[in-house]
Amino acid sequence: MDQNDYRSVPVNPEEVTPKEVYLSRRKFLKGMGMVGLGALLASCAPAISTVNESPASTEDLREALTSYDAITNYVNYYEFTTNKEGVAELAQDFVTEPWSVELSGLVENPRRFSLDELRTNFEQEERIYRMRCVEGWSMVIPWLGFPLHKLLAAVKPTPQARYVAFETALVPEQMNAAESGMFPFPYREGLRLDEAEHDLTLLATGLYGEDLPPQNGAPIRLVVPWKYGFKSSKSLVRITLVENQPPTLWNTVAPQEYGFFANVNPGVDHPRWSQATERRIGESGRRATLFMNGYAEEVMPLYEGMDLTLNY
Ligand SMILES: Nc1nc2c(c(=O)[nH]1)N[C@H]1C(S)=C(S)[C@@H](COP(=O)(O)O)O[C@H]1N2
Ligand SMILES: [Mo]
Repeated sequence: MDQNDYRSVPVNPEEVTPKEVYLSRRKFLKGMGMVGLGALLASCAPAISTVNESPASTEDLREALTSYDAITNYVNYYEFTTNKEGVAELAQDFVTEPWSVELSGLVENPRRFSLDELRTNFEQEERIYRMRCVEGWSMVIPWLGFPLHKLLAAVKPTPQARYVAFETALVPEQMNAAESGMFPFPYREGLRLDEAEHDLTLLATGLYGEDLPPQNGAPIRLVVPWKYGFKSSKSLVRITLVENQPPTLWNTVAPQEYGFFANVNPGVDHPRWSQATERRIGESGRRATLFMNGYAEEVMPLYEGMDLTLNY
């Protein structure tokens, strides 16, 4: 593979085209006291890695933030409904207080963190990431959160720990489709420990400087930007360090369609459709899907020596 294929294509605030829109919204939120200090500090720092210097491709880098309206109304959260536009309303009363996340399994210091502890013990930073759904649509989302590796460091994985399993809350009284029998909920996902410890892997508590709305996975969800969106489990209640590859929902219901790794790869098609291009929500036409969703330079060291066609 050519060196260029491993180029990273970060989404930095400077590269996002109509940033006036975002900034004015930010100012508005700040006026309302809704933007935390951490978020403001983080947005001044060079959030993610290097800037691509090739002038020829500069044009391709101009990626607008997806609107708050689209991010919060075009949603996948199957515990509520498989109708993307219907989630926001069905999830509006989802109770996220009190909330805690249990860290257990192969760790030296198993413990339960309240949401307050997760918000105050770990500095919240802003990360603007592409999100690519395996279905072929994508967004650019300004998350608020902190890298998962900080939380893992607090509980100290033991040498036996090789994978991390994630579990979403299952509250049938509040989740319309939780007991429809269509899917084996609770929603489970998993990462290899080195993927989970990668600095790009985020626990998000907010977006656009505000707390996450229920439909996007309040109060805390995973964001793994180089993988298809289904790896990014919402409304987490349990994170377990384990020795063997944990079962995951999509890999269990359709293993030939959804691999454990699920790295964004335009060269490996879904059995029922091409993954070469995507529909960026808010844009017309389609754009090329980037290898590793544009984060190859950062994440390819994780996959050295692996055949990504077999380990899809
Ligand atoms: N618990 C849970 N997490 C989930 C899902 C889900 O149905 N349930 N959908 C996944 C899919 S397919 C995608 S594309 C992303 C969408 O995140 P967003 O709606 O915040 O953009 O969430 C992922 N996390
Ligand atoms: Mo998805």
